[in-house]
Amino acid sequence: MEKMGFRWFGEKDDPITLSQIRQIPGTTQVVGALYDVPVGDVWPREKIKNLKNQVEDAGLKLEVIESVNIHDDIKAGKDGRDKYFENYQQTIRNLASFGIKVICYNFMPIFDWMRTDLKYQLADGSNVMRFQSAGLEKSPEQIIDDVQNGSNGYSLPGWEPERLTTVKGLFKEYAGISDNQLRDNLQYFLQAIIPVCEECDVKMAIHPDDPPRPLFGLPRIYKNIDDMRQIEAMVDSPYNGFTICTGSLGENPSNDIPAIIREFVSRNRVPFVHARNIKFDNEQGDFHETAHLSDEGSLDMYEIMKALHDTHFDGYIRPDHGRNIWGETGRPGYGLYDRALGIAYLNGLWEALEK
Ligand code: DNO
Ligand code: MN
Repeated sequence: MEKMGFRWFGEKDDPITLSQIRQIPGTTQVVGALYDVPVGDVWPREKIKNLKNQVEDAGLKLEVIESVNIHDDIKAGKDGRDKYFENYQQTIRNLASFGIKVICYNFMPIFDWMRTDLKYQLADGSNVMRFQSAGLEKSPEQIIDDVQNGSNGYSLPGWEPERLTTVKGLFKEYAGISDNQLRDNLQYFLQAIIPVCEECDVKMAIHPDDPPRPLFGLPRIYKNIDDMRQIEAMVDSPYNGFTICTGSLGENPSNDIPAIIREFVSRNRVPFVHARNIKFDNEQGDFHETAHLSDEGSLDMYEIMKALHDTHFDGYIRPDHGRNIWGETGRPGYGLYDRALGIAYLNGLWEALEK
């Protein structure tokens, strides 16, 4: 696949190097971000330029940013949100001037994603992230502590400690916000930024809620195909697009991922795909992450790739989380080896489909 990418957390914070990424066969893109700009601030041109140069010097391309996070004032619809729209618009312009084509973002209140165990051990001795509803009986503060303790000392994307220390205050901000209000807030945000995206040729790609079900009474608006149709209708433009994350959407057994792909890729709304597998532990939908291979999990990765192929998908794709294997002690879900194996497998499926 031409635009196969690998998520990279930057030279300060990622034990994986760009030269290692360069050696994964069939990988041309780095999916990157600036990690030292506070949420809501404009991303400075100089810093974007440095990142771009680093990636290009390593023989790779930087065309997808994951994520430019959305300030909670925008998500919670607070009065001061308009200044964050202006900042976001300026960030889009700055990114566009360095050739960025896609911005992945999410609209989840407070928690970017949720797991109850970051080091669940599989029978093969590897470690993966796991989600069990019983684990949610703990308080959000306890879960945050547990997640941080299990993170091997890495600051996990969306779980930055500075942000989560304010978690009680954040819960208050979302008290009483319904799904419909959160939808209105997303629409208001998209109406402000999509015209700038059209001008600059940068596509927005919203990431699904992970897991795609209500948590702690917080509103959730990208869980399934109906939610996607509503988001699509908010602003009628191919620049208002989706990240289809097969793992996140697949964490609800009633989501038919190939059908979702067929519908939205055909309508030119999918600039970015995250490919990964998960395995259900029980009827309640508890699950853990797995290697990408279909046989290892509950998702049929061949059918997923076939749906992309049949609809002539030509956007960006990356393996999502992988297992931590072969003695890796890095950031949970984002080791080198299993994501590289994932790329080899996805490219293998694709080659067979092409032939
Ligand atoms: C989960 C991961 C997430 C994702 C962010 C995007 O499936 O891909 O960490 O990167 O939610 O904003
Ligand atoms: Mn994902």
